[in-house]
Amino acid sequence: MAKKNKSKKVRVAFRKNRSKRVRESDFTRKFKKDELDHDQLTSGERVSGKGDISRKRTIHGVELVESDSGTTVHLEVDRTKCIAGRVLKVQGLVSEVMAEDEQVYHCATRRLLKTLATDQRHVVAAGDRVWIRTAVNNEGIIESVEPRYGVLSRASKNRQHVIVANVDQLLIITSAGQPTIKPNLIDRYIVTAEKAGIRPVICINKIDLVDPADLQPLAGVYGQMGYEVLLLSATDNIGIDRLRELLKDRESVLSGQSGVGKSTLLNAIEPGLQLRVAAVSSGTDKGRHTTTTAALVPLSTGGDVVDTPGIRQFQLWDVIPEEVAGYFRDIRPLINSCKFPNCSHTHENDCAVKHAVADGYLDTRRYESFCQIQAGEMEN
Ligand SMILES: Nc1nc2c(ncn2[C@@H]2O[C@H](COP(=O)(O)OP(=O)(O)OP(=O)(O)O)[C@@H](O)[C@H]2O)c(=O)[nH]1
Ligand SMILES: [Mg+2]
Ligand SMILES: [Zn+2]
Repeated sequence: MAKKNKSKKVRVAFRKNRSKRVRESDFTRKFKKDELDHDQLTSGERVSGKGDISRKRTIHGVELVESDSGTTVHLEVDRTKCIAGRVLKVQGLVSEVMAEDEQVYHCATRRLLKTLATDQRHVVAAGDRVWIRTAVNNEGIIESVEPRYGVLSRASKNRQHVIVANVDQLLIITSAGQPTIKPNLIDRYIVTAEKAGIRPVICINKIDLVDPADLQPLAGVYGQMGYEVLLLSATDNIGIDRLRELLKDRESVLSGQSGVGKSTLLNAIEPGLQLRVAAVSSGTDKGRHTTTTAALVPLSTGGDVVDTPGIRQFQLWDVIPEEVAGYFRDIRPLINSCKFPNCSHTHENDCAVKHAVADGYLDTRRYESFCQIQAGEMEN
């Protein structure tokens, strides 16, 4: 019978994360009695974030939602026994959850959530809205994760690494020096933000180290496309009021290379935070990866902000080469004028994008960045 085969397939998927149960076990086991019988789950369909349509399936109280943001798993839970909360940070198998009662609980994740095989590296991420069942000593268990919006994710070893969920603003933090600015990285972040429906804001920190006039060409390119660009100095208190204003009453995340000053900026806008910061290595100008986990902090002005660890490289998650041009605001309006409908804007004749570069309407660096990102996604 077909059903039998299907459940077999599911069991195989389950086993993948069952094989090495190291520390998670004891705490989780206490709650296991309430879990569904896994063998009742009869979905043999592929569970993956790689689909351009959004679909939902419900199997015995388990709802799988596939969308551009990846696959999320929702369990029907008895909410009378749970309280709502927001994940502040995830450290290994334990998530810190700020619950409605204003207390912070250290939570394990219900095994069934992890068991349903998905492409995600972590089932729970900072910023997630969850339902938890509490136990003694401020411990708890995450019973279900609410549907996400505004997901900042990247690819990590072919899986989706959700950096943070439920944000409406991405502050792309770069520094004018120490380390030097990487415009291609900005463009990668923008593609991700555009795809996820998160508003990108380009922040150039450490402007005290350079003549700000030198930054005008780069800032101008982004400004012309309609992106907000902030020139900042956390140490010399330049632009900090504007940054504070921008974060007020919003859900934001700061991301960028290590050492660009993400944590220093947050300490500047919200005195008392005391996030750990460290000088970049002299000689290499590289950051020391001081922040090690994404952490959500509520702001006294209202809103929340997530400080994240510095990234070495930003591999795009689930972006196909054909869609890259659509996420470049300066290229998107041109592509309908290309001769070939499937133009890759690289080697074709009569390409409106290439004409725009030649005529000086499209920034050469942006075009090169586009080619690099598109080619990179082709390799994946
Ligand atoms: N000159 C100058 N230095 C700054 C500025 N902002 C931060 N720094 C310095 O840059 C170094 C790195 O700052 P962090 O805040 O730790 O950088 P980060 O981006 O949080 O780094 P990770 O946590 O490793 O990702 C520290 O020595 C800061 O004092 C600035 O505006 N100007
Ligand atoms: Mg930091
Ligand atoms: Zn073209």
